Amino acid sequence: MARTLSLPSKPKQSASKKAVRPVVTKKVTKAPAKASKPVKREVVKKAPVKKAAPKKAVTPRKTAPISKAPAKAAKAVAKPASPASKASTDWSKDPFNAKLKPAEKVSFLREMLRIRRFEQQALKHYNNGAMGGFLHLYIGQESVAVGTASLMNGQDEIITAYRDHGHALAVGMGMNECMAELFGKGTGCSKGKGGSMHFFAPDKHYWGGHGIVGGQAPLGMGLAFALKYKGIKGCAIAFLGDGAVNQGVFSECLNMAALFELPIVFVIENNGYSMGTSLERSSAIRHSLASRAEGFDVDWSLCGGFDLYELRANLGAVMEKARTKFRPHVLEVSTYRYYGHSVADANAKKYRSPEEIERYKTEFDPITLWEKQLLKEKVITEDGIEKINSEAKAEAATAAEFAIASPWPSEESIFEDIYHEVDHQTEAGQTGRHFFSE
Ligand SMILES: Cc1ncc(C[n+]2csc(CCOP(=O)(O)OP(=O)(O)O)c2C)c(N)n1
Ligand SMILES: [Mg+2]
Repeated sequence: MARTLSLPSKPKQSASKKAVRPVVTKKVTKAPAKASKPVKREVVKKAPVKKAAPKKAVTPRKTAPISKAPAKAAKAVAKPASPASKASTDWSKDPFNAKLKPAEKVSFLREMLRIRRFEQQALKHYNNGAMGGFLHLYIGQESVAVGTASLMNGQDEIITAYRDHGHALAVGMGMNECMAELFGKGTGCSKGKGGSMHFFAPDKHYWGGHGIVGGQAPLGMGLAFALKYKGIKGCAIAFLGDGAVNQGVFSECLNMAALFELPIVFVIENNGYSMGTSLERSSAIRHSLASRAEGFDVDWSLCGGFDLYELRANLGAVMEKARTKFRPHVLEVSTYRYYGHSVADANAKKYRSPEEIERYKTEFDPITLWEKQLLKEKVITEDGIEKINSEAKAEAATAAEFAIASPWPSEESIFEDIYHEVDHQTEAGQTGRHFFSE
């Protein structure tokens, strides 16, 4: 049957005339949004938009140079955010950092070292064939998880993707339960049934650990909705990668976060690569992924993730805004992973050059930078650093021993912890017939 096409009716208001919420960043190099006017929200009276803090310089990521011929990309050395750009702002004086006690600063170092030593220990055993499944290492990105956890107020909730070990340890999960999970043992945090991608600790406000790229974004929205619904003064933080922003669901989330005025911060951990695909090859807009938020009336900004002070200053402010003003925010954080996408990534050195990796390691390693900072401030000595480092190594080795000595999950346990047992107290739910044919 022939179909009649109807022409779209004339829009009442042209899109270009719609006011755009001001951008909370300064150094956007490419065509920033047209003159930002504060949005006149029709429905909502609270949460007046806070104008961008103009003093806060940002260090937009400069990833591997854009290459029209992708094959050549691997040869180019990335130009990360230069130290010069950071020098313009003394982030240590920011309100979120100025009152930090020396012991807290040292504890950040300890947490970053614990994550690194934990993963190095895990890598050793993975390479020996002791673990099944994937192992996505967070090494190089530790400052992001540690900085975030340090800002959580006891009511904030966080959720991330499969690169989840760092966030887990940072929020206070034990190395034993995490290592045992990697080994698939019954003593693991997910009883050995989740593996590397599925660390969870709801009691520590940590909701995993998700293997579906971008899937954690709508789940994070649920956390934010629950906080607002229950009147809890907290925010939800949903981490996602530079690849995950291309998932359609992220756009849906932005729209809904703005509509519902949810207390959520999306933290894009931009490590420059989505598996073996560089940012330059995966995003048409390269200067900033966070700027996509503008199309949804959501605030956004950029910040360097290598320096803990910088991260805390930027993230602390937007978390507070989410908690108190119900303003969602997208914060894009530049960071870098030293290893491949997962340990099984055979091409880890093909889509980026060894020089690029080396440059990040020598110039932008978050642990080295923080050590230097603490030495400069005289809150720790070289010996003090070495002691913390040795303790972290020993703790990781003990965790591996614990995991090796732990029992495997029982066969029956495969039928346990299936959500319908709790949610649907029906006969079918009890017997598992929703999922398994008998
Ligand atoms: C829906 C979906 N599509 C594809 C994949 C395969 N996949 C796993 S990780 C990944 C790349 C994601 O990269 P990014 O978001 O930048 O995170 P990063 O690994 O850098 O932390 C892809 C495509 C998946 N797990 N889920
Ligand atoms: Mg990535």
